[in-house]
Amino acid sequence: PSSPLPHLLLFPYPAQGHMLPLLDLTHFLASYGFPITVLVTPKNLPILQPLLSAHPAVQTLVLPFPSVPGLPPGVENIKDIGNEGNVPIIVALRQLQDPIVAWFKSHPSPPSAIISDFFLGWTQSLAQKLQIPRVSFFSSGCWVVDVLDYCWRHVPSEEFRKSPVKHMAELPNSPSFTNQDLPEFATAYRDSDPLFSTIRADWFEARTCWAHVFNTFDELEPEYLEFYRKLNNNKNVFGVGPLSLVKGHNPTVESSSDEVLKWLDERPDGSVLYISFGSQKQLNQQQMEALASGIEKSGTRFVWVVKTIRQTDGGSDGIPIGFEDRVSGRGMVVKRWVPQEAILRHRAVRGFLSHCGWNSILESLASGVPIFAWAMEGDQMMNSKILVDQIGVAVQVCHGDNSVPDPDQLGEVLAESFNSDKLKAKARALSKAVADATGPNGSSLRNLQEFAKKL
Ligand code: BUP
Repeated sequence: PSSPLPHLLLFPYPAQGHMLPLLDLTHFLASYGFPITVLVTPKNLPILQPLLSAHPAVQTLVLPFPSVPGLPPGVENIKDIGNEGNVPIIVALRQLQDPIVAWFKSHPSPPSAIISDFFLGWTQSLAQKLQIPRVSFFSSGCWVVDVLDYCWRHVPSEEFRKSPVKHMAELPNSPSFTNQDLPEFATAYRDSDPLFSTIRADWFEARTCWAHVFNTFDELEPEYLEFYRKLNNNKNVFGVGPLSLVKGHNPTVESSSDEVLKWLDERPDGSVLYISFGSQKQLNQQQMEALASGIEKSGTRFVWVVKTIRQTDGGSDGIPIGFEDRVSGRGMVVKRWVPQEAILRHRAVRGFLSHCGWNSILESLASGVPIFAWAMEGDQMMNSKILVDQIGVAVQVCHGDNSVPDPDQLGEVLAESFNSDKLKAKARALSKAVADATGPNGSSLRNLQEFAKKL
């Protein structure tokens, strides 16, 4: 490439919640003028389309997805299998090391740095092999990473594993948490299992990378970013989120066309609850029934995004019979991908019943929409804790993988908290903080520019 800037290799982890923010970062770096190659497997190519159309100079390195035991053939993205597929997908992607090295060696001007997802800790040794620096990209918040690091440091101790409530004394103001709040792999550690030992070793090796970029912002997690900086000897640690805002929107494309947005246009200001559990998680039948009943009892207007990915056997979509007729007019059930950011920004939306995926949280904060937290797996329980116990912009309605809420209580909480002025005021203040951080001279934009300069 003719650019005076260094060529970058971007390697996203194939889950929507990880890929989308890393692609937003790619947008920013491509606009800055960096020559970029994005590594992708064939089935994940479509998600790159908006990036590639906006920046024709961005190249792709398309490598075939390796097959591994435990992963059905054709699955290349977590959205097609769910959270339990993370370990096999990580194991599969590890096999790309040799093809990447071969591509690098034959490239006329190979990359000078690699920016890869924090789930791909093994790319630290790849970067060492290629003798280029690595940037670890965290699509998550920083508190959860501080906690995971703490767990990985202590997990070999029997006492740690057995203590039911944990408190990170070394991190003042950190909410306490239980084993059930943690991602399963953080406590299910077994010395004898090479997989756990490998993931744990990768985690610490990845810490030695050249820079750490978080999709969070300084004002949201100041002490947690500071702690992480100290943990890593004040190395390059940048809070640059929410990246979807720093990248810049094109709302005109989204707003006109989608049915959900058209439906919202017909509803009064601040009157609709948006319900979605992200790209991976599907509720079980009992949870679907309790939720449907709770929504009905609450009397609120709503848009409910129902995931049907694993219904390939022709089974029902889990929505109770007659529900859609009973709520017609005040609710909309959608069984497809929707423009979530635009929905949350719509003037008619006043609450978000969410699984607490980190991107969903940032999008809700950016839009000034309070959250009804129903966390189930991965980092979601930790995210929910910080929202409810510390930031105060959310109400917990259910917690834990197979937990089922009481429909009466759910209906009451939704009806009461939906109109809470306190929650609304908190959400509004946070949306201003997001706008400040991502606006001109805001902390995230400054950090991003500093990061680009150091690159
Ligand atoms: Br579903 C859905 N439209 O219909 P999270 C999701 N999204 O735009 P994750 C849509 O996907 P975990 C849809 O706006 C967000 O940017 C949504 O990311 C977008 O959850 C992203 O919230 C989803 O981080 O699960 O990745 O599904 O919590 O396990 O990371």
